[in-house]
Formats: sequence, C-alpha cells, structure tokens
Amino acid sequence: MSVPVAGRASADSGESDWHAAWLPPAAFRELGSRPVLVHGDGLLVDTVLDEVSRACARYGGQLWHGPPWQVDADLVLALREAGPVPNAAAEAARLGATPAVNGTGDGALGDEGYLLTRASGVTVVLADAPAGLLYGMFHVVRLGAAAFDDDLPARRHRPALNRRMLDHWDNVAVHPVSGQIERGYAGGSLFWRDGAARHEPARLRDYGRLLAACGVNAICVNNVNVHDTEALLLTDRLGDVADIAEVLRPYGIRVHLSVTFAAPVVLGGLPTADPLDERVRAWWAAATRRVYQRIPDFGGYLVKADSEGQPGPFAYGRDHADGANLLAGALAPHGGVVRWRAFVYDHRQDWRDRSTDRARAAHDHFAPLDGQFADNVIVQVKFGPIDFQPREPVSPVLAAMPSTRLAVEVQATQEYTGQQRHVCYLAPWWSEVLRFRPRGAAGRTIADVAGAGGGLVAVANVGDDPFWTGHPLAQANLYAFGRLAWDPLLDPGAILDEWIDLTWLPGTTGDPEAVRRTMHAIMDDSLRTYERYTAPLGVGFMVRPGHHYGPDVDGYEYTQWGTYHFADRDGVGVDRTRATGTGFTGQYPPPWSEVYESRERCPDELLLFFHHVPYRHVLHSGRTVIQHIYDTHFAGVEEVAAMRERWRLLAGAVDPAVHDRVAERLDEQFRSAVEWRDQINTYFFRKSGIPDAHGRRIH
Ligand code: GCW
Repeated sequence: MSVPVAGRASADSGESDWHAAWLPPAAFRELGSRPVLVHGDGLLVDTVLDEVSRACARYGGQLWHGPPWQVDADLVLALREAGPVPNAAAEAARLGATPAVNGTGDGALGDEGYLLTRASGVTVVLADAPAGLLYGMFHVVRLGAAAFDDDLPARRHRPALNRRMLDHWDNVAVHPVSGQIERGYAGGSLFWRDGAARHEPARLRDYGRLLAACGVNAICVNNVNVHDTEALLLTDRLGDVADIAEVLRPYGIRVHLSVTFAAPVVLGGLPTADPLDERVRAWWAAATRRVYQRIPDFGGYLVKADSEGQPGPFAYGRDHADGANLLAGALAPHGGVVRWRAFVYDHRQDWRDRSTDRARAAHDHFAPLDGQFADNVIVQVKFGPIDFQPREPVSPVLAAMPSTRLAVEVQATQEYTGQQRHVCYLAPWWSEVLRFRPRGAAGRTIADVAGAGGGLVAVANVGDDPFWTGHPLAQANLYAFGRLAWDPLLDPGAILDEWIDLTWLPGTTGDPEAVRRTMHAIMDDSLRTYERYTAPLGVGFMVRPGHHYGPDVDGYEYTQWGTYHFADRDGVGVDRTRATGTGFTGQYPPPWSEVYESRERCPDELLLFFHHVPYRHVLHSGRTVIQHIYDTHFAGVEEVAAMRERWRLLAGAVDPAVHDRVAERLDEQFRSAVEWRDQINTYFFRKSGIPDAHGRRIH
C-alpha cells in the first residue's frame, strides 16, 4: 500500500528539507477542527494563538481571542487572571468551583502548570502563567480525540522537575578532533556552522516547538569543552547567543552558555583566573552584567572545570566550591545559576596503579564540599560514576550531598549506545535510574533528588540531519527525555506510545496498529539487546578508543583513561570492594554499600563493575559468567536479526524515506552486533579456554 509522506516541518510552505518529527500538522487535527477560545496575553500566549490559528486554518476550526466573544467553544485555553470566560463551565473551573479536581491542593498551578478539565461538553485548560497554557495546549494535542471525551478526568498538571535541560556539545568552529558537534551523530549543528552562527530561525523555531511539546525548558548552546572560538560567545559573539534566545523564547526555553574558567585570562587579559582574586571577580561580574543586558532571561553558565584538560580552580590551589561560587556571585544579582559539572577525574592514570579508581573520583572531589556551594550553584552529576555506559550503578554522589542542589545528567546522544546507528530506546534506563533509591526502600528516589535541586539534563542527540537525530527512531529518546523530566514516574512504554501517536499518524501511516506493534517490538528492550552483544555484566567500555564505536576489548586496557576490565586467564572484573579492592563500595550508604560489597548479593548485571570473579563463578541466574557471556552475545545478535526482519515488514506502511533510513541503519547494527559478538566471545574463549556449553561456533 502506498501512503503520503509524513508532514513536513514548515507545513505551510512545504519547502523545508527536514522532517516534521513529532507534531506533523495532522497531530493538530482534533484541536484544529473545533471552535477554540484563547483568553490571555503574553509572548507564550501568542505562541498558543499561532499554533491554534494555523491548526484551525488547516482543519476548519475557529479561533477567538479575547472579548467580545460570540462563541460556543469546544476548547477553552485561558489564563485565570485574564478575567471571565464566556462559558459557564469554563468560568466555574476558573473560579475554582470545579469539583474533585485531583491533585489541585491549594489550587496553585505555578509558572508552568495547568488545570485540564472537561465540563458540560467543553474542554478547559487553565493556567496562571503563559507557559502553563502552552504546555496545556500540547497536552490537548497529545490526547487527540480523547481530550474531548466527557469522561476526561479533571487534573492539575505540574512538572515534577523545574529544570529540564538539553546540553548541546556543539562547537562553533569545526574542531579538528571532535568536529562540529562533539559526540554528534546527526549531522551538523542547528546553531553553528564552520565558525559562525547559522542564523536559520525557521529550523530553530521548529526545534523549540518540538522541545516545548515534550516539556524541555532550557538548553545550553555550546560544548562543555570550550575552545577558542566558543569562548568568545561570552563576549564578542554574545549577539549570536542572543539571537538563539530570541527564537526559542516564545517556546519557554531559556538559553545557557558553557564558559571557560580561564575566561578572565583568555578574554579579559588578566594575569590570573584565581577565584579569590578581586580583579577576577570584577571581570566576571561585568561580563555577566553585559550578558543580562542582551539576554534578560539568560539561564546561566555551564562549566566543566579541571576535567579532561579544561582549566579550573585547581591551578590556583582552590577547590570546586571556590570556583563555582565565583561564577555564582556574578550570576546571583540577575537570577542566573551556575551548573558546575562533577565529571572530574584523573585522565592521566597509570593502569599499573590499582589504587586509583575513576569511579571514585566525583565523590572524592565533591562529597566533602557539600554545604559549601552558593544557593545558585547546581552541581551537575553524571548518572553513573564512570561515563554514560549502558550499565553502571547510580552515582553515589547523588546520595552524598544533601545540602547541595544536584542535577542528574544523562546522555541522549548515543556515544556509548550505538551512536544512532543502533536502535537504542533509552527511556527504560533513565526511568530505572530515576526510580533508584540510594538509601534503600524508605529513602528518596533519584527523581526526588533532581526535583529538589537542579533537575534533569541530557546531552542532546540532534543535529541538522533531515530526521533530526540521524536514526529516525532516536527521536523517541529526545521526546522521552522531556517527558521523563516533566514526570519521572511516567512509564517508558506509555511514553513510546505517545511518541508513536504524535509521529506516525493515521493518514500518513498505513496500518497504524502494525506500526505501533513493530515499534514496541523493536524498541522496548533495545537497550538491553545492545547490552547483550556489548560489554558484559556492567564492566563497561570495550569500545574502540577515540570514537567509541564498535568493539575493542583491550582498546582502553593499557591507556591512561581509567576504564579497565582486568581480564586474565582466570577471571574478569574490577574489584571495587572495601575488603580487597578500591573501596568504591564504601561511597554508598547502606543498603547498597553492603549489597555491592558482597559478591553473593551484588546484582548480576553489575557484578563485573564491583568484583573480579573467576569465569566459572555462578550468577544468580544459575549460569556461569563465561556461559552468560556466550549466551547473551548469541542472543543479542539474534534479537537484532529479528528487529531487522520486523522493520522490513513495515515497508509501505511508513514514509519510504524513513523506512529506508531505518533499514540501512539496522543493516549496520546487525553487522556491528555480529562483530561485537565474535570479538567478545572469541576474546573470552581464548582467555579462559572454556568452551561454549552449547557447542556454538566461536572463532
Ligand atoms: O563521555 C565523555 C566524552 C567526551 C565528553 C566528556 C564530558 C564533552 O567522551 O567527549 O566531553 O565525556 O562529559 O565532558
């Protein structure tokens, strides 16, 4: 069967050369075919008006804005403070008379919240601030026809996390090693090209719209590794940042900047960047004042200091609190925050030195500083102690700094999860991390920690690729990130359904139910499939050095980066116990300090992260470690073969351009999975000399 191509981004012109991602025009059909009333004013209300009027023009609905009205609306979107609305049911809700609104509490909706209800045949979205109205409108779009069901429950919606941010690792100038985007797998940057700003507001606006629709409200526009050209964004090139902020502001997105700690020296000509030097303080205060003159709602700075060669306070004998508080002082008068990354470790390690453990580093550096950071400092912590691996324990830093605002950082860009050539739906992993309770069943979750502090951050996975994320299915990670940051308790499968509904619409998709089934079958468990054919049992890495794609079991084993597996003829894994190893397990509070310390209690999937064990060690699963390695690697490849076959059957049911792109990537995923399987299985077969119990072919 043949189907029309999924909607293009600039629906009206049809001329843009990028795909619509979620929210093609048809996603607005239900809303756009009704009488809609919008009440209130403000920049973000104008965005709502713009969205609704375009939808109504397309689908025959009608839009009213402000009195006088002659309307019997199906949908009312109103700011409560804007005054009475001409519909009895909506007005009753506005006055707080709607009965039994679940979770309304004191009725506060906050800066971004909204009340969604249905009364007397009218769907009503009420907000106290324009951003709430925008998010409420996107909720109505998400629900489609269900938004107009009479049994729609009345509910107040507020984000669990106030800060929901994407960090772009985009470079302004193409870097000789990391390129236009460090760890970017989706083409060029949306913001920068070859040393200059792109100034392409149409695509940027579409990006802002996609982000607002899933709940993201902050971005950082440049790489945390700040090179010479990028350093100038703070000063000479500030206008480029202001232009981006201008385009994204109508979608409620605040712009942040990565800055170099050495800025007073490299930009200001001072002899020092010592955080306790008065001249340095004055320089930062003046530079920051100029930023706010240009961008009044500027979010703040992001800093990678004393990490992987970036400058920091250590050069002056100061610590990270001194460094962060310096910038916090400059930002505080303007309401900005400094996001100070905890990704600090010795990247010049000697593999012969067993006492240094990269996993320990963030906690060693930061936990002692708890309570010393200014109020507007957010310490931004990678979710795991090493580096965005497909399996790691949750970072103990997240349990160790109760008096500090913490943000949790995840990686949407698939550096270690197949680089957007492999299908890898990351939401189940993020969800697991967010639900983890570092102090055991009675303690707070990681989502609570993020909610009380600096929120959730993902390294972005988008670029100027027509499908935004290179692999069209990787869009789901971007979407899911925003939704989990809004509500960390959402079910990843349900989020995937939302993304499917908003992306693969009936009318542009043949056999929507087959599409849905296939997407779930391919994506639900795809991260664990990836884990099965790559590094086993939490040991991590084993990727090719530098670009990190494909297998190289010993690629990092004798380097200075601190990511070792210590495989020999007898066993494999890193002893991080207190009893005989690096003592990393002692950075956890109970119960995990005990669970991880114990070889018997440690969860199978993390065994080699915490313990060095013989190949014949028996897992909880009943299999030996070596047999587990063989079995999972054979299974992982079979799963990829099945994914590929499932996708093949969708030919004709989805946009051919999308189908081809995904098919081509699945071919590469299959090739790569076979390569992983064979290298890992052969490596461990040769090391251990133990044959596969099932006699399968190992080279
Ligand atoms: O994962 C590592 C990446 C680096 C990155 C670094 C970081 C931006 O390999 O490319 O640098 O993490 O998070 O700072």
